[in-house]
Amino acid sequence: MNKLIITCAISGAEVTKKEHPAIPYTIEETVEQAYLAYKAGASIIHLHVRKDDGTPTQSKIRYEKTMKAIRKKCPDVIIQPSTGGAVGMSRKTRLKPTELPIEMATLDCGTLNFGGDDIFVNTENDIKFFAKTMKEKNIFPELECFEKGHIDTVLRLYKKGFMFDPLHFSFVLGVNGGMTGEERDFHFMRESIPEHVTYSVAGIGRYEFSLAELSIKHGGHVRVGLEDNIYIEKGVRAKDNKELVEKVVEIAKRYHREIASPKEARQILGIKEFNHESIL
Ligand code: KMH
Ligand code: ZN
Repeated sequence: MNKLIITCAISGAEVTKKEHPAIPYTIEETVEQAYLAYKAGASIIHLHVRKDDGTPTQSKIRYEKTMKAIRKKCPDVIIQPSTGGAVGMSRKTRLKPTELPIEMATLDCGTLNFGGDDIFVNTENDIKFFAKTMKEKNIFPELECFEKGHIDTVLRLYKKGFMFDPLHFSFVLGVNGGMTGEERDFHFMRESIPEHVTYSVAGIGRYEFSLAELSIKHGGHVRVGLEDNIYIEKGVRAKDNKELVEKVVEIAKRYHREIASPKEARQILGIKEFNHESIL
């Protein structure tokens, strides 16, 4: 089977140190979590940045400083900034990291409730604009789909020429307001995308490892990390992001899936080879 790409979502915008003390806020903490995840087997770091007090930000300067510092310790890792940011941020704010020379970023493919009164807004025009911006800047999008309708949106926009090859999906399942992450949900999502495209699965909360295992078994890729889930098993908090990645590596061993290096991950996804000097 193809090698397994592991993405680690080390920080997110919502989880705080109150819920898990290893959630990184400062640049130093962020670099440390990225480095440990990378050493454990993550070839992609999904990145949100925070101010030192934990407030989520899409500041271009904060991203640039953080990515440069990560790059020093993880020379070849794929850094994937978030263009989702935090609920309520404007389109312009969310796109700030795309003003930097990055190779990959997330692209959220539909609106959903996000718990309580929160709505994570991604209108059709937002999606088209984000896709166009990334295409123009040669940034490889990871298409985050929180339910099946988001896949349908991507495929419809692709047919109309607003989305571009190669399509790489991320099924983010288990958000309050999105689709659950049961086995049937995984199969429904996987069977709804064209056969030749790639996909990764991010299970939120209790779905993290059951979905990781299903994806590993069926040739997909996996995202884990404290952004999505803080437990290593029921009722037991993970020590840090490294422990979550290590658990995926263990599951992969059982299914004889080797772990992709960042270089191999670029080849699998179809990301053009990068130049350390010019790309963050
Ligand atoms: N923080 C969420 C509102 C992404 O990174 O693109 C959005 C999110 C998705 O985390
Ligand atoms: Zn995110």
